[in-house]
Amino acid sequence: MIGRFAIVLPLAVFAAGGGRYGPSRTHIIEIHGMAFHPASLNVSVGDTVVWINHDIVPHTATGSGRRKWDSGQLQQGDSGRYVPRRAGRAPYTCSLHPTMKGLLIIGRE
Ligand SMILES: [Cu+2]
Repeated sequence: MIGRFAIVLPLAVFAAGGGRYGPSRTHIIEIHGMAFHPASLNVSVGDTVVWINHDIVPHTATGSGRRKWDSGQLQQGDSGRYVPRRAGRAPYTCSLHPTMKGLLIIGRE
């Protein structure tokens, strides 16, 4: 079994892009109907979170808590990304439409 792990694990890391936290995942949050879908999402440190805007109006994904990040304006079809580096909760909003709210719940890998 040890030999098998030795082979499989490096391949998994390589496939994920070689993140320093090991295999990481990409999560897609779709924006449509003036809302984030899903609005709440569990991710892990080192994962990549991608927002894709399907609405005809621009939106952003902007950290509204202590974590500051901003996708900038995403036009229809655009995507933005964020890679959380610390565990915890990261609320965010659309800076253009403050009623749009989302939450990342970030666990250790
Ligand atoms: Cu918006």
